[in-house]
Amino acid sequence: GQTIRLDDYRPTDYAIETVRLDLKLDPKRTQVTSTLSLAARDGTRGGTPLTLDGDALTFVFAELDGKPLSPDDYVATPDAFTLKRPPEGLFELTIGTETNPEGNSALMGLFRSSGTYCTQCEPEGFRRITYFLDRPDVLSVYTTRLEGPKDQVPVLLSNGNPIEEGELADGHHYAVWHDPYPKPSYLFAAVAGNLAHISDTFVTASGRTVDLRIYVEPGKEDRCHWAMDSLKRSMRWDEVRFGREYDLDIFMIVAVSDFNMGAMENKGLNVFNDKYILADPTTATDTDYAGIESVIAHEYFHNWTGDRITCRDWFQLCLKEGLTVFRDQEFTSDERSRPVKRISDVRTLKAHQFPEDAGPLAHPVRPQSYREINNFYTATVYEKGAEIVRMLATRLGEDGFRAGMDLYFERHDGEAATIEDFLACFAEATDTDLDTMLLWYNQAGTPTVTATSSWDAGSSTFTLKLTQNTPSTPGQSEKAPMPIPIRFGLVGPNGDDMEVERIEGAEAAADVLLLSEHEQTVVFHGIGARPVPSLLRGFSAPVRLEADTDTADLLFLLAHDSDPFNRWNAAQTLAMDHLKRSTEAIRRGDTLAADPEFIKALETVATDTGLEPAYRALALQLPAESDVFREIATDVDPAAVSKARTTLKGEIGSALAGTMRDLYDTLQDDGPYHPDPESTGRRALSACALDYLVAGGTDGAEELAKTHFDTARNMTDRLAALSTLAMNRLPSAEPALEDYAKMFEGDALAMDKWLSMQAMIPQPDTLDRVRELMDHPAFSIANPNRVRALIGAFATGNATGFHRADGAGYHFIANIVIELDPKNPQVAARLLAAFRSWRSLEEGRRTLARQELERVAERADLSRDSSDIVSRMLG
Ligand code: BAL
Ligand code: ZN
Repeated sequence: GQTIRLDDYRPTDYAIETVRLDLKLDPKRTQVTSTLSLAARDGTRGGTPLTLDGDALTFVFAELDGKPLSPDDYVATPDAFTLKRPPEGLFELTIGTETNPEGNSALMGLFRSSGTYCTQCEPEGFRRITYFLDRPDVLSVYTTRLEGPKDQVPVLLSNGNPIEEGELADGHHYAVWHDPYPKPSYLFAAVAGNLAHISDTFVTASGRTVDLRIYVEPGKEDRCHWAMDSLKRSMRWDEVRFGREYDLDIFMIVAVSDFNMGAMENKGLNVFNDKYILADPTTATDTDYAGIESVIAHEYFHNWTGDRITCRDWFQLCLKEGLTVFRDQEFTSDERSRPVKRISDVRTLKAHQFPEDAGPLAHPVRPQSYREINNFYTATVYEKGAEIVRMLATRLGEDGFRAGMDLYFERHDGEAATIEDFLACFAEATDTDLDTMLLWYNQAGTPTVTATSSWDAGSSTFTLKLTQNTPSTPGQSEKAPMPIPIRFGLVGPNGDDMEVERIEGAEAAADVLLLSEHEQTVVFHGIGARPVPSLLRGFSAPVRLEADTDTADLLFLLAHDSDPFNRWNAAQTLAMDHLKRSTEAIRRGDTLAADPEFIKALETVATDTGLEPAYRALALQLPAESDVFREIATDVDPAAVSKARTTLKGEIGSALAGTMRDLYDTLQDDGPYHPDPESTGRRALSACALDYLVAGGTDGAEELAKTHFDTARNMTDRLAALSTLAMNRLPSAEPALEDYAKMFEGDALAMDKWLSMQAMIPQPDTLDRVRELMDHPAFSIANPNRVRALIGAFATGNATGFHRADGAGYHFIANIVIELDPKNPQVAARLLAAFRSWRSLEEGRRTLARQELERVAERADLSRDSSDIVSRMLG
C-alpha cells in the first residue's frame, strides 16, 4: 500500500463550491447523481487534469456543463475519475454512479442496517458513494435530494435544513435538504427508512428555537429520553462554558444497530450506534447511561470543534478528536464528579493508550505518515490528544485557556485548520511561548519522569531532582525533552499542604511547576519539616511517574492527600507494588501475603462517609490484570498475574468481610431507579462490597449475590450480581446466566452484555464457550456490536483465555480476523490490535503469538486495514 506523508501536504488544484447530490434509493442499485461546481484554485496552471477519488464505484455517465462528455475526455475506474482537460473558470461536472447498499458489509459509504439506509463517510467513505475530492480541506455547500418508495423509506434525512418534499408517481416520494455551512465530504450523511422519532425543542442563548429529534426503529422511542435529556444539557453547557451556540434550525440523531464506530458527528445529522442511544432501567446499566451522556455530548460538541472548524488533513485528526474528548470530559466533570471522572479517564488512558504507546503500534498524537487512516482512530489520537489539551489548560489557567479557545473559534471558523493554528491561538491570547508543546504532538512514547527528594533541616529546603526520558518508538529513536506540567503539593506532618516561600530551578506558577529539561533540580524554600511530596496531582501530564515515595509515604498520602486523585493513586500504587511482587513469588512457587496496613487503609477510605460513594468504589478497585502486565512490561506470565490478583482480592475480601457486609446492607435502596451520579455511586460501591464478599469466600455471600440478581429491579444491580457470580466461577452463575437469557431474549443490547460476560470468565475453557456462543441466535458475525461483545471481550477482557499457554486463544482470534477481514476490514483490524503487547509476553506465549500474526500476515488478500496493523506489529 501507498504511504501518505504529512510533509507532502499541498492543497487541491480545484475547489468544489457546491454539491448537488441526488440519491434514488434501491437496496441493490442505488443511483447517485452528483453535480459539482468546480473552479481551479489560484495558482493552478490552466488545463491541469482534475482527479476525483473513488472506491469500488460503478461509473454510469458524466456530463460537463450539462453536455455529455465524450469517453476521450475522461478516465473512470472504480477508484478514480479523471477529467483530462477541465475548462477555465467555473464549471459544472455531473457524474452518475451506482452503488449496492445491501452488499456493503464494510459499513463505510452507503449501507443498510436492519433495512434502514444509512451512511458513514469519515474518513474516506464518501468516495464509496460518488467520485469526489474526498479530503477534509475541500469545503462545499451541499444540497441533497433523496428519493425512494414511501412505504419502505417514509423518512428521508440529510444534513442541514429541509427545504422541499413531495410525492411522485409509483408510490415514490422525495425530500430535499440544504446545508448552508460549507463542510468536508466526511461530514455528509443521508438516512432513509421506516423510523420513529421523539422530538423536543431547545432555545439557544440568543433566543432561537431549535427542533430536536431522535430517530429509532419503531417501538424503541421510549428508550430515547435519556439521550434527549443529555443532548439538551450538552447544548446548554457548550453555551455557558465555551460560548458556543447551535447554528441550524434542526438537530437530528439517528440510532442504527450496525455501526463500526460509537457515533458520528455529521453536520446536523448525527448517526449513532444504538448502544449509545437506547436506555431504560431494565436493560441499561449506570455505565450505559453515563456512556450515552458522554457520547451525545462528544458528538454535539463536534459541531464547533470538528464541523465549523475542521481538520486540514487527516494527520490533524487530534485537532478535532483530542479537543472534543477534552470537552466531553469537562462536561461530565461539571455534570457529575470531577475527581471520579478524572480517575476513570486516567484508568482508561493507562489501560488503552499506555500499552499502545509502549508497543509496536506506537505513533505520535499527530502521525507523520500512514497507510490506512482508519487505523489511527486510536487511544493515542483521542485520549492522549485530550491530555495535551488538558496540559494547555493546566498551564494557562481557566481564563487563559478560554481566551485561547475564543480566539481559535473566531479566527478559524469555517476553515480547515492545523495543530500549529490551534497552538498559535493560545500562545497569542496569553502571550506564552508554546513552541515546545508541538513535541507532545510529534513524539510518540510515554515519558518516564523520576523524582528523588531530600529535605534539609538546616536550610529549611526541600529538593526535588526530576528527570524525564521518553523511550524510543517505531521510527523515532531520539526524543527531545518535553514541557511537563507537574501539579504538586508538599504534605506536612499534620497532613496539610505546606506553604512554599519560593521555588528555584523550574518555572512555577501557583501549584504547577514545569519540567522542561531532561534533568532539573527544584528547590523549595521555607520548608520547616520533612514533607511527603504529592506529585502529578490530578494526573497533570500523561507520564509514568517513578517517585521515591516508600510504603509509609504512600499510606500517609492515602490517609491525608488533599488531592483526591493522588489519594486514589496512592492506593493503586500500593496495590500495584504488592501485585508485582506477588506475581514474582507465584512464579517462584511461593506466596506473598498482603500488608495488613494496606488493607486497613483501604477500609478507612471505604467507610469514610465524607467521601462520595463512587470515589470509594474506585479506591477499592484493584488494578486490572492488564494494568499489572503493563507495569511488569517484559517476560509477562498472565497466569501468574491472574493468580496474584485473585489472591489479593480474596485476602481483602476475607479480612474486611464484616465491613463489606455492613457497607452492602447500608447501601441498598428501594426507591425508583434514576441514573444520577449519587445513586450511581451508591450502586457501584454496593456492587464492589458484594464482589469482595464473594471473593473473600464469606459465608452466605454466594446466596446474597444470587438474591441480589433475582430481586434486582434494574440492570445495574442485576448485571453486577451476575458478574460477581460468573467472574468468581460460582455454581449459581450458570442458572443465573440461563435466567438472564430467558429474560432478555431478543433484546440485542442486553444480550451483548450476556455474551461479553461469558467471554470474560477467567478460565482456560472459556474459549470453548465462546466458540459455542458463536452459534447462539444472539450472535452475528455481521454485526460489529455482537463481534465486539463476544470476540472483542474475549480478546481484550479475558487475559486467562486469550493468553492460554497453548496458544489456542491466539489461534482463535487470528482465525476470526481472517474470516472477518474481507467483510469488514475495520472491525477485523481492530480485533487484531489485541495482539499489540505480544512482545512483552514470556517466551512461550510470545512465540505462539508471533506464529499467529505471521499466519495472518501471509494471507494474500488481506485488507489494507489489517495488513497495515499486522505489518507494523511484526515490524
Ligand atoms: N469522528 C468519529 C467519531 C467521533 O470521534 O466522534
Ligand atoms: Zn469525535
